Amino acid sequence: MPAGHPYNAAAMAPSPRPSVSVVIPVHDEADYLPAAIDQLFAELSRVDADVDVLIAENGSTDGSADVVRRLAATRPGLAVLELPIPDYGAAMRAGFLATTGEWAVNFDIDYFSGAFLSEAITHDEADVVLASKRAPGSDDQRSPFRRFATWGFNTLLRTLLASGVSDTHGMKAIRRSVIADIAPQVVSTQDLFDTELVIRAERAGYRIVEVPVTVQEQRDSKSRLVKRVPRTLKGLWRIRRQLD
Ligand SMILES: Nc1nc2c(ncn2[C@@H]2O[C@H](COP(=O)(O)OP(=O)(O)O)[C@@H](O)[C@H]2O)c(=O)[nH]1
Ligand SMILES: [Mg+2]
Repeated sequence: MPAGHPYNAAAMAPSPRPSVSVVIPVHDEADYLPAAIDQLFAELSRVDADVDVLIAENGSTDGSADVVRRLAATRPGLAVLELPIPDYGAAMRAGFLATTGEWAVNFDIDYFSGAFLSEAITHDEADVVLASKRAPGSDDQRSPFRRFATWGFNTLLRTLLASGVSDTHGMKAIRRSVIADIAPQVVSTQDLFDTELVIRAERAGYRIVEVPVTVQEQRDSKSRLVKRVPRTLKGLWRIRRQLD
């Protein structure tokens, strides 16, 4: 320390690493999991946080949960939650409610980013940090059809639900205290669980920060988009009725 420099214990002390629980809903991903988990842990090793990963599997017929258990034998910090009925939202709800970290983070097995997580946990002012494919500075390199679907979905959120967020459907980091408060109120399942969670958090006055991201398609979606549309419209209408 230079002579005459006042000693400042607080400035010298290393800031404590935040604890983070990553939840990844998974269904029939046995073939995809081993390489994806390797890549995920490689990215997480560069994040300045204590991270655990919970794979929330439900309804797989290809032994996905067994694959995770096998990988977990040599990967401290990896665990699996196994439920019977295929439902993305139910998996996320159970996974989120089982988290222990200060931050609960949602990734997909084909869509995760250590860089997003590193940035998210610097937002001390935020209760919810959303990776937005539509915020200024983002770069959405997916197909025009997928970009159009994201635009259409967000337009519905703005008009039907008066939401001010630009993208609810992607990576997100949420303080566990917010999960504990809001998740039990969420009625939506499937792919609207996280949307309703974010909209309810927004309406409850929690602070939401959007981080622009670059997105590249890793593979085709496994569920057909056209089949999702009627289900999504019905689901958004139901959320609107619940919130009014
Ligand atoms: N637990 C669970 N996860 C699911 C289900 N359907 C899809 N997923 C997972 O959700 C994530 C996104 O699925 P994907 O097919 O890539 O859909 P996309 O969001 O349209 O790209 C992946 O991690 C899937 O394994 C489901 O019924 N249950
Ligand atoms: Mg995908």
